[in-house]
Amino acid sequence: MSNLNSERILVTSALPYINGVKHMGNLAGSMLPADVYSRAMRLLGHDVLYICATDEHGTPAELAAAEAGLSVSEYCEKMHIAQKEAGANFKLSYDYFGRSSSAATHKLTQDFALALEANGFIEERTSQQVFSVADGRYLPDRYVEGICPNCGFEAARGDQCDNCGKLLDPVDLINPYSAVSGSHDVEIRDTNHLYLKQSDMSGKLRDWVESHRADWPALTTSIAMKWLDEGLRDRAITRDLEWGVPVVNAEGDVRDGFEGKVFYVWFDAPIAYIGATQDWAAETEGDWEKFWRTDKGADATRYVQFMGKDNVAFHTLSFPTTIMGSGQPWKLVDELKAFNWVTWYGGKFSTSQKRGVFMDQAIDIAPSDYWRWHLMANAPESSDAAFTWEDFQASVNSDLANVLGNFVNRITSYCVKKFDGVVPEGGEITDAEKWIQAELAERLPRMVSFYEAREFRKAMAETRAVWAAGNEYLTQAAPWTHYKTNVDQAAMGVRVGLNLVALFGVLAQPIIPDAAEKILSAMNIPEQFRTWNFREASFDDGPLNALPINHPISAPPVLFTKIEAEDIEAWTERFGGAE
Ligand code: B3M
Ligand code: ZN
Repeated sequence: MSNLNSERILVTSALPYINGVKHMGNLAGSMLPADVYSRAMRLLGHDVLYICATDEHGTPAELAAAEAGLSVSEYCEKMHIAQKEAGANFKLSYDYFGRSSSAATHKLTQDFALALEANGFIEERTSQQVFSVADGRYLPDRYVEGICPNCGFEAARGDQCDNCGKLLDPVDLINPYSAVSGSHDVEIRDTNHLYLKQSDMSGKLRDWVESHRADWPALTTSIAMKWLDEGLRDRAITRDLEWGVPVVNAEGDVRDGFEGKVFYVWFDAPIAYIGATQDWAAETEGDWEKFWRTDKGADATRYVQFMGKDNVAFHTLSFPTTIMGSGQPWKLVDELKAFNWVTWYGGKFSTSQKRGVFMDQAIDIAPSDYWRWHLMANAPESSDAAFTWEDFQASVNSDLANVLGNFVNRITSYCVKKFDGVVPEGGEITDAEKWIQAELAERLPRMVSFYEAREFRKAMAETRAVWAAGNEYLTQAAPWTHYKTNVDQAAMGVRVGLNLVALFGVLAQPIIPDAAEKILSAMNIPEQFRTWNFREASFDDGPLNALPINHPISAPPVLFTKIEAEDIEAWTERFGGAE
């Protein structure tokens, strides 16, 4: 399955808001699958650039900084580092983890806005905004809360209702109050803002989304079409806030009447994908244009985005309006993988209500491989997926410890004990070898096709099935049974078993990189051969004949420690559970 036609692939995952370390649902719904996909595509020989960044503007940043008693810029600086560390702990292999507050994104945002206005897609309008008399300021987005007009939820935020997911304008809220002071002493006042005229783009957007109907998941196209069918509204893309990208005129001065206003976070955040790529290029002397400018090679780049379903509208409608409306040769997304939500026992994660585990806590209680495997094998692709400690324990103890870990341990230990820790020659090919060769010939291409289609649950299921086939092979080959009467046949079982260990180590790299490293090191497979084509790179045909005879190996340390009942008890006590 070597991939002769190597492609250039740009991968981005939704930018995590700067406020607070993310919970496991955020990880599972964008950053982790983007990482597994990037690793798998690199393994298949593609040229992948995986870009992410912290999303630092908007009311989440300002409100969180105020709560932390820091200036917004100090808070963002601190939390960017915390989020970068959290990603590193989960082995997220970004090529660059940037910041939407970087100068590159500021400049791009301002340039896009000027181009859009020149092309008639931005218009200045007077609108009505909630003003807090008590706080002496306008209350954009999350600064105001109230009753959701759509579902009646009591504490809907000004920009989106957490309960029904509907995007809101602050003036839509019933009985609004200030999220800063709690004051209900609010009034509706006129204020000027810039509007992105996405309604003028709806025909082009509809054609574009339709053109992807065959290759995008139904979740993605159905959300985009729903918004288009409801009729796209022009949306204000500036806010009465201090922290964010200033609104400037062509000369670079603050636009008249826009002192104390900045661009709306969702206008600049997707542009930060480009800004972070430019920042990557500045730090690595890379070429960002071949990823983003269709006149500079980006038309040959495949751009794949990963996000949660609540971000789909912005990525299929407003951001493409920015790109298309600019009239400049910017790259549009090619594939958009949206995820449903990971719930906490069917409910929402909540720091305040002690419901759910967050990335910084999770890494303290179990290795990243455990989380990575469980969250990918149960990815919320076609529906929401409830996290439970019991399912987590089953994934780790059964799939990882019993199926993969046990297989690796028993065949490598047996080789060390009975065949001096080297790959033996072995005798004739038996039915057992023919069976496993046929099994792999069927399953490996299917696994690759699931990765390429970004169907992660199926890719994980196929991976587990390959591990199980290894165990089935050992049952059929039974080297320990033949050892006394036909040592050559026993040797063949060990030789093929060790080749399976090497193959499993290569296949594990996208998913559980730490365990993969331990396996491949124990098998003495040099870095440059740890690719999907590892057999062509250094050995002759077939994944079962990759290791040279007399190749030295060792038994890796225990790969996975099982999760015990008392662990579940302690974690339930600390993070909540079924209650
Ligand atoms: N910061 C994530 C969220 O809505 C949001 C994604 C931005 S991607 C450009 O939680
Ligand atoms: Zn609602």
